[in-house]
Order: sequence, then C-alpha cells, then structure tokens
Amino acid sequence: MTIDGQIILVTGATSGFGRETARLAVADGARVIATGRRQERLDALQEELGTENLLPLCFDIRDHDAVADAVASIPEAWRPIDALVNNAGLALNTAKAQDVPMDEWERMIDTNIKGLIYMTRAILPEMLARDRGYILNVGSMAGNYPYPGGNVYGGSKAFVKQFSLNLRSDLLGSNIRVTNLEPGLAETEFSLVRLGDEAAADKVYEGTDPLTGEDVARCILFCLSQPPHVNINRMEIMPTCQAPAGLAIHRK
Ligand code: NDP
Ligand code: 8X3
Repeated sequence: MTIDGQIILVTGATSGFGRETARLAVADGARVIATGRRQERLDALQEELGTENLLPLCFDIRDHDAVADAVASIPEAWRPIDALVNNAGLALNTAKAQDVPMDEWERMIDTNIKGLIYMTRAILPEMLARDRGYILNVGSMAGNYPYPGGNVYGGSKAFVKQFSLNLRSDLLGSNIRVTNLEPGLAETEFSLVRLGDEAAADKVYEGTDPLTGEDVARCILFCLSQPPHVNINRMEIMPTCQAPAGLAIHRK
C-alpha cells in the first residue's frame, strides 16, 4: 500500500514533525493540506513543494470557529481527505505543578486537547460518509510515563492516547483507522517553544543523539502506508539514548 495520490491534512506543518511529514508525503506522491499559524512558513513550504502538491491553510487550532471556517474553505479538489495527521501541539515550561502559570496550562490544554478534538470533529463526518479515512494523532511518550515538570503536558498527551483508543472503539465497524504515535526526545522547535530561549533549548539535546523530525515523519508515513485492513493502535518511538528508566525514590 502506498500513499501515492492520497490527500493528507497535516496540522502544525510549519515546523518539526509536521513539516517533514509534508515533505516526505509529497515525495511519495501525496497531496498535503498544511496548517499552522505562520503564513510565511506555509508560503515557503508551498513554494518548495509546489502549488499542485501543497495547499496552505493558516489558522489557530485553538479557535473553534477558525477551525470550522478553514475546513469549510478547502476547495472541492482537495476535499476527499484520506488522512488527518493531528500533529500541532506544544509544551510550555518544565517547572513543578505548583509553579507553572495557569495560562500556560490552559494554552497546552487548548492546543493539545481542544485543538485536536476540534480538528477531528471537523474532518470525521466526511470520512464517515465515505467510509474511508485515517486519523493519526501525535501523542507523546510523556503520555505514557511521568517525569518531573511533565505535569499538564504529559496529562494532555495521556488524553490524546485515550481519546485515540476510544475513537477507535467508536469507529469499529467502519473503515476509518486511528493511531496514537508516541515519540520521545526529538530535536525540533519543541524545546525552543517550551523554554523560550535557544541556549536552554540546545542544552536539552546536549550529549544526546535525539530523534529528528524526519525520523518521526518516516514513522507517520509507515503507519499511513499500511494496507487498509491493518490498524496500528499505538506506536512508541524513542532515540536509542533514551529509555523509561525506572521509578524514583526520594530518601531523607
Ligand atoms: P514544533 O514546535 O517544531 O512544531 C509544532 C507545530 O505545531 C508548529 O507547526 C506550530 O505551528 C503548530 N502549532 C502549535 N500551536 C498551534 C496552534 N495554536 N494552532 C495551529 N498550529 C499550532 O514541535 P514538534 O514538531 O516537535 O511537535 C509536533 C508534535 O509532536 C506536538 O504535538 C508535540 O507535542 C509532539 N511531540 C514532540 C516531541 C519532541 O520531543 N519534539 C516528542 C513527542 C511529541 P505555528 O507555530 O506556525 O502555529
Ligand atoms: C515531548 C517529549 O520528553 O519532552 O513529548 O516530554 S518530552
């Protein structure tokens, strides 16, 4: 099975996993609807990949009306969306739960949870009408394992995992597939967004050999390329230098 000729909507395609997914998908013969808030990045990607291969849609996924308007604006020729890659998301801060500003928790919930469910509900009806489609959600290993400072970010990704599994239950009997992809440490703009400065972001990856955007994009395309009777429920990926390395005990 290939993705040649498919239409794939990728949220968060202005950077990181989303942008690499758009690039590899177009290289494999798909057409990509690329979303994000940075119009200039979307324009640059369209310039790179061609207007016939890439349709940019600039909006904020936290805004329910903006999501509905953006999806409604998709031209007929781009409408039968084969796959939705719910990738847009962010982490803010690594401070302890008691120290993180409430508005940062709210931004993660609004983006990682509410934005993802807005997109899903906007696209799912047409998939159901065609009885064909694929929803791939980008969760995180942070939804599987706790770590200090993970608080609401990890909680939001645990939501994405359980929502994905529940969605799959609701869609049983249809030909719509659902995957939760769970990457670990990956070098993108993620840490810059989380920590707010380049030096701190670079330190996250110091002395490691992290996943790249392209590594994760290849996993996304691997999932999307499976034959229609194969559903990958969850895929957890870490760089070799990372492992879930046990429980912590604080001793007096
Ligand atoms: P990047 O920061 O490089 O990319 C994030 C993307 O999300 C950008 O394209 C950004 O676009 C988009 N985005 C963020 N907020 C919004 C919003 N409100 N509306 C629309 N688009 C938005 O990070 P990654 O590529 O690493 O992250 C992609 C996903 O992978 C996220 O869900 C992240 O949580 C997850 N992840 C990342 C890991 C990592 O270590 N890097 C590991 C595991 C999971 P724009 O700013 O233009 O709106
Ligand atoms: C992103 C990976 O380790 O920063 O989901 O939580 S981590």
